[in-house]
Amino acid sequence: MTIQLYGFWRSNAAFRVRVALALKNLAFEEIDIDILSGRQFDADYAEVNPEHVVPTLVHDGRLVFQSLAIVEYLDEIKPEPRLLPAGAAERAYARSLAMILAADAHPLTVPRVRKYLGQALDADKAAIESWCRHWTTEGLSTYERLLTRRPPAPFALGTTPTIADISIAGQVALADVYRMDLTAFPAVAALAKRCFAVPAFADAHPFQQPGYKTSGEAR
Ligand SMILES: N[C@@H](CCC(=O)N[C@@H](CS)C(=O)NCC(=O)O)C(=O)O
Repeated sequence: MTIQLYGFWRSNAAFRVRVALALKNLAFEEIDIDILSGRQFDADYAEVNPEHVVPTLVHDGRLVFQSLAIVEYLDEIKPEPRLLPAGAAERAYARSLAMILAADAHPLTVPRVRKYLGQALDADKAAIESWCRHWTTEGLSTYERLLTRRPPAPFALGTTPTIADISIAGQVALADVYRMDLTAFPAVAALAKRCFAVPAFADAHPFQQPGYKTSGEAR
């Protein structure tokens, strides 16, 4: 089987797929699409992903889009270790936790939204950063309330990481990109620490990607 991942060091959605691939021990080649320079609109990539976003997974020539759909696809082609728990209620809870990041918090901070804020609404760099930190804080706060109500044991749904942990760690990776402090979110911080102790998570972090080191954002 051959797997390619179109991604980018800073892409939170690509992070989710990178972790899933690594947890499942699936080898892949990552192809960088620099979404900050507008490479997602190049004709060759538009052929691959007509939405002009990363990630896109290519599995034996088949294209799969949308990070959560990709994670579920990987769970079906290689069921172990399970990234979606058994049982309808647990699976629904795992998906709910995943969508807090993927459907609610993260989409408000992607480049096309930041670009629109700047170009159409005249927001300056500081206002755009503040917007991104606000929506990232909303995601962290929701996760903190949920993890307090149902404490991780030791991962969000039990003994092994699932799509829920990938998403909570992804929310923290987003906070890292915006240089945010997690002191107000102790349950999230503790779970993220547990996740990032696992190489599949640690190696997928934006700051561990080769593109980060050459991005000019490395500090
Ligand atoms: N819901 C999509 C999000 C895809 C997305 O917005 N990706 C961002 C990077 S994290 C992107 O490529 N943005 C390009 C842009 O906004 O122009 C997923 O989970 O895959």
